[in-house]
Amino acid sequence: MINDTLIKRLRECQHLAIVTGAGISAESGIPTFRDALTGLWETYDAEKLASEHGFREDPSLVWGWYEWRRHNVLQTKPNPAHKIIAQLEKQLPKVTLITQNVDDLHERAGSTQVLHLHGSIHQARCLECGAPYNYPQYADKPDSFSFPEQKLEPPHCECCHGLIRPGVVWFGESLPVDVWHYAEEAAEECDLMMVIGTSSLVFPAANLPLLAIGRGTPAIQVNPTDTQLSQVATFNLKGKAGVILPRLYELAFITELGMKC
Ligand code: BV8
Ligand code: ZN
Repeated sequence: MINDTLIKRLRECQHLAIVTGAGISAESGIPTFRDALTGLWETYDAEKLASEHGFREDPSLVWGWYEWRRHNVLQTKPNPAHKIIAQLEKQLPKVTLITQNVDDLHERAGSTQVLHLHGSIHQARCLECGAPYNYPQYADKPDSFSFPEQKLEPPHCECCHGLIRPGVVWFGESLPVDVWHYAEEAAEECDLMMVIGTSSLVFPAANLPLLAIGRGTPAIQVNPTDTQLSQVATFNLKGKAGVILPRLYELAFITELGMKC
């Protein structure tokens, strides 16, 4: 729970590293990764769909899944948790925001530098030659779109006619080298680590908090359920990010207590 030690740590923090997962976007209406297989997708294995092999095996199924998710992201808005993180960037000397999420809610909440370990659902490229693909701009609001049926034929590259694939990092693919370097550097240099809304099951992303903790850096976990990190986190704040983060920010930087320091 939130206590004076945690409040003091946050208030005096010089470099906060934040790692977020799908849970931070849950209150915005974006299903978490493992829940993403609701509705149309409950009978498929996420790790199979989120892989090059899965895409080559059934391009229309995988492209349809990503278009279903992308349409959903376009209709959602940042929630209070995203907004507090953007606020922390203004409040503290240095904040490094690292996300596993492929949505852009951190950016839309005002965070200026977001390290996307697993790419973006708003980017796509040719599977063969890597040429970038620009999604058609919606003439009207995306919600006038009816979610794509279960399967959707991906477009073809204008240069080589290869299949267009989502610009995310699939299972079995390496993370962007530069992004990983900056994320690892932040985990090694920060004096406080905050881990929000991730099951900490996917690697190497899940190594980042462990890297910080292994150096003796205190770690705050925000999650309604226990995860692999619960045993080693310094502070476990059990609950929804959209509720906990505003409360934590208020106690650290707004309340009378906060004003005294
Ligand atoms: C790679 C993009 C090697 C696509 C994703 C050890 C080291 C390295 C690799 C491995 C390893 N062991 C195994 C591997 C392989 C694999 C892996 O980790 N497998 C797992 C399943 C064991 N890793 C890889 O393949 C990685 N690549 O290692 O490459 C390599 C090296 C050189 C050359 C070639 C290859 C690539 C992994 C990236 C996969 N892509 N996403 C897409 O989105 O479709 S992963 C995807 O799942 C997400 O991006 C996310 O990162 C990940 C986990 O999801 P979470 O974000 O944690 O979400 P989840 O649903 O699991 O949990 C949500 C949490 O939120 C829950 O805890 C819940 O309680 C909480 N929550 C819910 N509501 C709220 C909340 N919290 C707060 N508030 C709320 N309201
Ligand atoms: Zn191409």
